[in-house]
Amino acid sequence: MLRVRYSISTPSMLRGLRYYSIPTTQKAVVFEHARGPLLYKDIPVPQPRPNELLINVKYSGVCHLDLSAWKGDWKNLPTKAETAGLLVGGHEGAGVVVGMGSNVSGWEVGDHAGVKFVLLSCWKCEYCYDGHEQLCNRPVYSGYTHDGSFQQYATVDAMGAPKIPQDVDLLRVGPILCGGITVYRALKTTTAQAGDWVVILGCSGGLGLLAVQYAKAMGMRVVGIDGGAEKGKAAIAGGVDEFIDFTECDDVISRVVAITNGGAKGAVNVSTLPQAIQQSIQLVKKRGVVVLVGLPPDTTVTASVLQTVLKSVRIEGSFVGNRADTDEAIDFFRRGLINQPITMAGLSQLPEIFDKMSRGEIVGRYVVDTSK
Ligand code: 8ID
Ligand code: ZN
Repeated sequence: MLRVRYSISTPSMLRGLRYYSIPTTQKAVVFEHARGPLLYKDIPVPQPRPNELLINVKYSGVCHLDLSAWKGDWKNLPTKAETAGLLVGGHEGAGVVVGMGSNVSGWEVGDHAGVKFVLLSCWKCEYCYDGHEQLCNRPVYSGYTHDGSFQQYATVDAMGAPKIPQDVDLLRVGPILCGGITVYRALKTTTAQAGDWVVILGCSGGLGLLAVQYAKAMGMRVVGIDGGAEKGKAAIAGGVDEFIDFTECDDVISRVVAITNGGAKGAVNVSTLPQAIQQSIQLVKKRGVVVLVGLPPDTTVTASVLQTVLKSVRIEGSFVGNRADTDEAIDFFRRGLINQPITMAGLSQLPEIFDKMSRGEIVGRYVVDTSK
């Protein structure tokens, strides 16, 4: 049942009652099956269930994972389009709480909240129990198994939703809620310390430029790898210590080994091509950690057992982050340490953004305004 509350405790100067009139229909981008037409159309505003918030999504980042969801890249993980015939994508949403279900506590209408990929965890399985709720055995994924942030009003589980401080820029924070959390956790997983070298493969894409900036904010030295002059310019502006253009460099591995004097402490792969993943394993020094983040479809990793053992290398996957990673990642952003290039567009332009993303032409992140 929908309960619309008003708040008398907003931190803004304009303390007082807040009301939101909620329409019955809204604009959204929907698709009915993998690679089906992306339709910009009116759909009903969803009703929050007892545990859910209703968020008026103002802005949403566009992640490569949204493209993979639309393409149906992960065959054994069907989306809601496949199971229910319709999906609204999107999982980097930022907006205002305008309503909530009857069991919600700790939230007020007018709070700022985010829509992130892992929307609902069961809080009971062994992974939820020990602080790895992003790996929950019964998860619900925004923009994948639940309608996401490519609409003006979205429902999210109140327990898992990130609260966004009122002084944080809603327009720019969306990409932090998937890209930022993910790379921040991946960098922690490398165990690199301040002063250590890390390599970011795919350093000028959406996750890549965030990874560069989180790594610098954490005191690491960064080798960024990506392809093309424009990506090089963005990586250097983003703060890499060294940039390698993989379209021009004949021997990326030797170059990284030379720069880092024997190999990096960590390599984080956020690229979407299998070759880069293979390469990442050879870029770390003894006891180095390779963290796989990018998700090219149907890809396997082959590592030399001898090299892995003799170098005592660790190869680890990393999937988004838990609530602590989320709050910490938002706090880095709030303190002005993360400043990723953002290109604005209207929600109705999503098909063109997906086209550009497929061709690898996007530098940084696209953010869509859901009102356009
Ligand atoms: O939790 C997770 N593990 C998680 C969360 C969010 C996203 C994983 N992802 C996955 C996405 O599904 C996607 O597979 O991370 C990957 C990167 O997402 P993105 O940053 O949103 O994609 P992008 O903006 O298209 O950037 C990819 C970059 O990789 C470069 C491209 O030029 C682009 O800048 N790249 C490629 I393609 N091949 C490369 C290579 N061989 C490369 N860079 C270096 N070497
Ligand atoms: Zn994402």
